[in-house]
Formats: sequence, C-alpha cells, structure tokens
Amino acid sequence: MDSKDTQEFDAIVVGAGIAGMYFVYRLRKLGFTVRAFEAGTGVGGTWYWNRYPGARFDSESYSYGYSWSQEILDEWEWTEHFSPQTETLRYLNLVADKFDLRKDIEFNARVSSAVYDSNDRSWCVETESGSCAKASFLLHGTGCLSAPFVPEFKGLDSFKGKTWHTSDWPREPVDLSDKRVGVIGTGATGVQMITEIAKNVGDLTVFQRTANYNKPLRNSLITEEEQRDFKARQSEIFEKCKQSFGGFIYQFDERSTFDVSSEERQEFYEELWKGKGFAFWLSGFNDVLTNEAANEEVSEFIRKKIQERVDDPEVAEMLTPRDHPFGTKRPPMESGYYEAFNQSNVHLVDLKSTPIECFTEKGIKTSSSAYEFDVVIFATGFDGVTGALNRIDIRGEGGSSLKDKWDELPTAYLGMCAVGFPNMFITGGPHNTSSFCNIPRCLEQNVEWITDCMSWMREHGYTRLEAKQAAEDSWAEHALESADKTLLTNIDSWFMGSNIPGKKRVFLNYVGGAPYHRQVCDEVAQNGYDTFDLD
Ligand code: NA7
Repeated sequence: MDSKDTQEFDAIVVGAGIAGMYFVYRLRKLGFTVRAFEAGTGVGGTWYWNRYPGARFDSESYSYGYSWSQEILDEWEWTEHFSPQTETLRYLNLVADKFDLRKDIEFNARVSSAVYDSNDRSWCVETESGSCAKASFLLHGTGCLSAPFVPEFKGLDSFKGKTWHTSDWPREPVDLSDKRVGVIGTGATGVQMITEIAKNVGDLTVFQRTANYNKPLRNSLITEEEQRDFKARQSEIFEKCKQSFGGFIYQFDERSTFDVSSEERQEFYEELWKGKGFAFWLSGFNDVLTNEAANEEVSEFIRKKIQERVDDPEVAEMLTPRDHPFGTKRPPMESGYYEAFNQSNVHLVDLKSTPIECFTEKGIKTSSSAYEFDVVIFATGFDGVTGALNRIDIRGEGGSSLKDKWDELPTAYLGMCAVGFPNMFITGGPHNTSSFCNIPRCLEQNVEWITDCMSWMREHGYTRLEAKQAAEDSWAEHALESADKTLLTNIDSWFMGSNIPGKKRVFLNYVGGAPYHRQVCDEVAQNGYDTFDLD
C-alpha cells in the first residue's frame, strides 16, 4: 500500500490471529470491504508469536479448530491430543491459504493510532510503518494475552548476556546445551518451557515467585481410531463446548463437594486426576471455585501429588502452592515439569524468601546470592485483556482516549463495545467471555455477533452505533458480581490486572459462563440492538 494514500474500507481489523482471520473471511462473505493490519510477518497471532520450546495449547485439539468450514474440518487432522505451536500455526496458515485471506491483510503493520471522526462517522487508522486507512468500522482482534510484560528490574541494561521474553523467542535455532540459563516466571508458559529446555541445557536456574497447581496434561498422539471417532462426532463436540461454562468439552459436576462422602470424594479426585487437560479443573464439583473448604480439599490433594514427584523435600516444599486456592490462577498443564527439578543441573530459587535485587553484568543478584548466566528468559506473562489496546492511541468521540477510560475502569458492554467509541468492536476485551474460554469457541461467537450486527445496521440504514451508558454499567456490574461470587478475586493474577505494577486491580475477565454471555448477546440482537444508541 502506498503510505501516502489513505485507502477506504468498510472495516479495518487489527490483528490477524484467530479472530482477525475469521473477521476477514466473514466480512468478505457478507460483502464488506476489509483491510486487516498485522504486526507480524504472518498470520496466527498468539501462535505466530509464541514459539518458545514446549508451546502448545491446553484445549483438546479437536475442540480448538474453527467450526465454520466443513472443508477444513474434513481436510485437517490434528496429530496430538494437545497440539504443539508448530502444528497450530500450520493449521492457521492452511486456513489463510484455503480462503486466500492474506490478500486483505497488510503484514509488518503494527497499528499505532485509531481516531474516530464524528463528522464522517469513520475511523482513521495509522500504522508504525506509515500506512493509513479509513473505515466505518474498527474491529479489534488483538488477543487478550498479546502485550508481553517484562518487569523493570534494576540494572537490567547492564546485563551482558542475552535476554528475551517467551513470546519473542529468537527465530534462529537456539542451542542452550552448554549455556547457563535463568528463567523468571513459572506460569503456564514458564512451566511448558522449563520442562522442554531442561531436556538439553547446560545449567538451568528457575526463579519462582509463586508455586502453581500444575496438572499433568496427559498428551499423546491421536490414534487412527480416535481420529475417526472425533471426525464422526465433530458437531456433537462443538455443541458440547457451546453448552459448557468455558467452551471446553468439560462441564462442572452437578454435585457440590460436601454432598458426597469423604471416601467418594477422594475416589472422584483420583479419577479426575487421570483425565486429560482441564478435566480436573472444569469437571470437578461445582463449588470448587466458590467454596473455600471445598477448594482446600482439592488443593491439598494436588499438593500431595506434587510432593510425591520431587526427590528433594526442600525443593518439593518450594514447588508446593500454599498461598492461593487451586484454580484461582489459571492452572498450568505440565508434562514432566516436576521431574525436571530432580536433575542435578536444574535449580529452583524461591523469590518470596530471596527476592531479586537487581541484574548485574553477569547475571542476577537476589537478597541472598549472585547467579551468573549466559541467557535470561522472561516467562513473566502479559499485560492481559487491556494491554494490547492500551498500547494503541485510540481516540473516540470528542478525542477521548480508551486508555484513560480503562485506567478508571476497564469495561466494555458485553465485552465488545465501549461507550464513547462508536462503531468500534473488541474481541477478548474486558468482561468478555473469550478471555476465560477455550478461545476459538468464544471468539467465533464474538466475530459472528459483531459481523451480524454490522449487516443488520447496513440493512436498516444505520451508520452509527454506540452502547448506552446504562447498558455498559449494568454489564460491568453483572461481570464484577459474578466474579465476586468466586474465590478468583481474592488473589493476584492477570485476571485481576494485578500482575502489572500500577494497573488498576479489578477483575478483567468474565466468569458468568459462555452460554449466558451468548444468550444475552442473542437477546440484544433479537431486540433490535435496543441497548445501543443507533443513528
Ligand atoms: P502468567 O500466568 O501471568 O505468569 C507469569 C509468571 O511470571 C508468574 O510466575 C509470575 O509470578 C512471574 N512474574 C511476573 N512478574 C514477576 C516479577 N517481577 N518477578 C518475578 N516473577 C514474576 O503468564 P504466562 O505467560 O505463564 O501465562 C499467561 C497465560 O497464557 C495463561 O494464563 C494461559 O492462558 C496462557 P506470580 O505468579 O505473579 O507470583
């Protein structure tokens, strides 16, 4: 695109990941002109950026792909129950090829600003590379975990070794077999990566601030028989996801913990523990995330499982979570994580008792020791939900800034529309179910609802839509009330925004359940979008 020209489209999409790609496909099908801007050099979003060793999703593969193309469903075969990043990226590239999506996507184009012009009811979008475009609608497919976070450690610049964040893993091959490596962070990403790099590393030191309840993933290759079964039951599987709280193949058990005897409960936990993926978290007793005593029993069950696997009792204790209830932070899935700490070249540093004081030229200094490294990897997570959009200068009606609005209270009606920002839709925004979901399942719902709304506006001759303040307020109230009924708001995590220094501490996700969110969205559409101001 000529950087001096401002091209005009019906819609501009920010990001070409799972949501952005589907936006392009669907808008085109509905007869809208569209341009997507993508910061990377290829499609895939999360799966384009997160190339660290061990990266894979924790959703069952056959529940993860797009549901809207029978052709792709017939053609594509996942090889593992939980697909690695390389396979998922291959899958997304196949989708892009099949539907020729790239012709409407500009790559290497990180959006820097988006300004609403109330005179001609359009959004003007600029990229860091100098591109400029205008459209009636601005659609964000920026992902809820795409703004990497690296803490501002004192002295970081003085470190002479290499550093990188997990989402910025070098493209050239990395050989750590003779390197002294430090890893900071033991969330879902750190757990996957540490397990993998421990297999071939010179010496590895893991800096852990909070021990997690890591559950065995129990991944395996998909057999031919399983493949046939998944294909035969594909629509049934998607329907099951649709009915479930978080878009997974799991439903919480109908029983509450103390409805059953202690013996039966232990048997139930053992059975769930043998299950794959999130089975233990999302098909347990229905009060595990709301009742402290119920949760403590499950937490204790996991603590014992952890301790059985670590040889050194002191290390085992350090790896045992005791400061938060199970499931209130997103539980990482692991495949040999604990055994890595039985290796003589893998060490664990507890940052709660010996915090990092600073980086030095040679490595890291904690309150008790100095460590020397060739490489330090930050598995320190993301500025979740609001981070990606807050890094773009988004100006709505009257020049108001989205970041300023969200600094006060990060919210969006139905998780998709922010008052003051007409004709702008967000996927994975605050209080949107997709940030607490088997992501493609909820993103599909978001994209379909948004593009249906745009079609409806076109049909009815409307050129401006903005959520009513009362609607946004009551959705925020409902989202925060749903969260307050759980144990999730008592602890610090990216769900609460409290992993980022200075960020407002408030629940960002939506835990009212994907089916309820969808039901409300559908009702709003059926009622002619009467919770919006339309013109
Ligand atoms: P997470 O889950 O936010 O984990 C980040 C990790 O980094 C976690 O262990 C943090 O400890 C640690 N961290 C963050 N800041 C610091 C500082 N300043 N010092 C030491 N340690 C720190 O991010 P992930 O990338 O692992 O996972 C994000 C999501 O991706 C996950 O939920 C899945 O949905 C996929 P803390 O626990 O805060 O004490």
